[in-house]
Amino acid sequence: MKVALITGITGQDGHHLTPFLKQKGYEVHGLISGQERTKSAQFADMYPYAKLHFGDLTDFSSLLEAVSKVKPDEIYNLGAISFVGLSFNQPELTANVTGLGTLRLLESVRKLGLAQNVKIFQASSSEMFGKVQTSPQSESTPFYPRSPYAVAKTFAHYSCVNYREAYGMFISCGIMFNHEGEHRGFEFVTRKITSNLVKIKLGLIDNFELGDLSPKRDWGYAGDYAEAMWKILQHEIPTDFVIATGQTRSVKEFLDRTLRYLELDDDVSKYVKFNEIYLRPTEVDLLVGDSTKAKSLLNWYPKTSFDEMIKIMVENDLQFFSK
Ligand code: GDR
Repeated sequence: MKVALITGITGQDGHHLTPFLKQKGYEVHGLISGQERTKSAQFADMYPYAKLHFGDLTDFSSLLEAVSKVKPDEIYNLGAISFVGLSFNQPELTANVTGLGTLRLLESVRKLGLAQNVKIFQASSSEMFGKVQTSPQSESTPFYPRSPYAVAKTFAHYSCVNYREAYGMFISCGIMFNHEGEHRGFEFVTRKITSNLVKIKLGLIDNFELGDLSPKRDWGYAGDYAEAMWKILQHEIPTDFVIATGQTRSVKEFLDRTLRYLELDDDVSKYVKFNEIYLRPTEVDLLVGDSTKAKSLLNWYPKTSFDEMIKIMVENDLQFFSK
């Protein structure tokens, strides 16, 4: 039986990857931080077969202990401070968790003498393209990070590339474009929109606040992206892949589609107020990915359409807030 260790297992992607790997016959282990007891307890209830270990990307000895105890065949590094907005307020913490945390994980594998035994997946981010230099963005597009989060992810990405080249480690990075779904945190714009419009539909609130509605993102469904992570590690050669749908839409378009699905008035200004606190000091205006490499080498295709994804999220929030 193959053994997988997932950092950040209680986050959105952990919710998709854990059952996916279980169904593939893996023994699934995950790192949980001692401070997030409620989240960890909920996760343990949902996936009782997952074996959870205390550990933190900021704590090298805890990583050493977890990796030596679990002896994973595959590590999925999904742990990060992942909210771009927050990274402007806590840049040092973001660099420590998202950037140095990845380096600590790589070092823990190496120091344990497991460099040739473990395959590592790194969740790199489309945010690394930032102020995009060309469109669509592929594996060869230069990076131009626009937030402390993106800078930290770029450091982590290049650390992975360097360890792959320096020590011959099997490390592959998935440059993951935005991916959303029923497990998305409420602070991210898609879930903020679906949850608040559902509350409006149910008569629980009248309106809510957003920042800039013009940025465009390449939004896919997180379940499809979990499959991509696994496929990336099953490829015979360690390398990097862009994982994206190839379609881009603005925040406003996401709002419009959700309003339509819920059969609310199509006048956004009735429900959404602008608040500048949601503006970022530097914004990423446009992302659209070219995942030709993943399609041809991994036979990976996004299966869930934009409208299907909105339906999944809205139906989930309708159930959640009707309780
Ligand atoms: P993003 O996701 O920064 O793309 O990173 P997010 O949903 O936070 O923002 C998307 C866009 O929406 C604009 N926006 C708002 N965003 C939030 N969160 N709240 C608001 O009120 C709001 N109003 C407008 C943002 O400015 C932005 O342009 C996500 C994360 O999952 C990262 O971890 C991941 O690496 C990338 O996707 C790929």
